[in-house]
Amino acid sequence: MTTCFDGIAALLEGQAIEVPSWAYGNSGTRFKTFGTPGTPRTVEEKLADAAQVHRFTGLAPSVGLHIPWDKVDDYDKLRRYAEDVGVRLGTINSNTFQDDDYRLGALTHTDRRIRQKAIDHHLECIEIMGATGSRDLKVWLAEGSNYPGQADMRGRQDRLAESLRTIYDRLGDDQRLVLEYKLFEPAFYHTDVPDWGTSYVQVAALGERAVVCLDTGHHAPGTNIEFIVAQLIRLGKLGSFDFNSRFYADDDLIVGTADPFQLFRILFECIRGGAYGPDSDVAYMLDQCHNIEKKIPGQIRSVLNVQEMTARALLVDRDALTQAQEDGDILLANEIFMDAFYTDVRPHLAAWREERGLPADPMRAYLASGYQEHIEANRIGGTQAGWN
Ligand code: RM4
Ligand code: MN
Repeated sequence: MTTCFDGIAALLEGQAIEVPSWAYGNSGTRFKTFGTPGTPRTVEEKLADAAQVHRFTGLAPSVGLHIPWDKVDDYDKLRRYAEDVGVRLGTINSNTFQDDDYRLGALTHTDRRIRQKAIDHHLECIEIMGATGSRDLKVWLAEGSNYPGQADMRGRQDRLAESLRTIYDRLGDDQRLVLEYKLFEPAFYHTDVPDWGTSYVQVAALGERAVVCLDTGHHAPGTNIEFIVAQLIRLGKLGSFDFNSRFYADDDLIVGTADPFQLFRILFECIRGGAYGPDSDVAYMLDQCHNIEKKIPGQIRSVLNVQEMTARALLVDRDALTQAQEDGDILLANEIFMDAFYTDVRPHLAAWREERGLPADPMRAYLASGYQEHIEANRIGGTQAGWN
């Protein structure tokens, strides 16, 4: 086992998992938004919190922003502030789900004025990306209908294609449009981008720099997500991940808590498909944000779980697996796969961290650092969040 881990240690180098700014703000359920002691009062405080995750794990060098939640007057200044606290500004997420105008749609709306307003919001996001140095514009749309007959579903696809075209054409040469899908919610009858196939059809029509975002919480229960990963890799359209855990729907729980084996299977497909490592441009992000645990430790646990399952997935003896698959040796193939999954890499990862000047146990190190007590005592009345 030691030798096996030694063989993969270098492959863990440079792993980067982006954390979302909204993970540090207040969040809630459909029924209430909960305040948490120490909630950031400004975007800068969210970045400072995110920097703690990176400081203790070495895994989270960038922070995704949400516009308008993270709007500021001076993005150059924000970029410098991020660098000062030790992180980079990452993906820009557009938000068209909190404006009365968008009740019946944004990029798909029948009213040209409202559609244009939503397009303009994305163009503003692209401008912000120039100042923040962000590569990706991530688009998640809360659009659909609740009742059969309510909307022209096909017409909405056409309008979506047209709106996305206008947005895509404004991107810089090094920028990408990443289209996220979600099965349902807030709409319950039909959703305009409900699945990877629809996202694929839309981004394929746009061009090379349009790709798909796979949020692990956005599928029907029982969906084989690693199959979707394999398919998108084949098509060259896997753009990014939003990692989180779910038991039922879009639960946004700590990554790897509901189904660590699924996380392992997803990461294994990424690794064997070339979607992991320095040569891959797939963005690994968290979209995990809950309200019963403390925010920073929640993010720390999430990135550590991704790292742990990555290490286990790297341990799969791929040559032996291929051989067993080709020989039709079903049980051996499954055994090889499970052997890696059941390998406890935690002591090895602790040593690996120490060798790199990181705390062996990032969670304990954070809890002992005094940062949590400091923010809880000093930040009074913070409500930075999306859901306020
Ligand atoms: C959505 C989706 C997006 C995220 C928002 C906050 O459900 O997952 O990725 O930006 O929530
Ligand atoms: Mn998401």
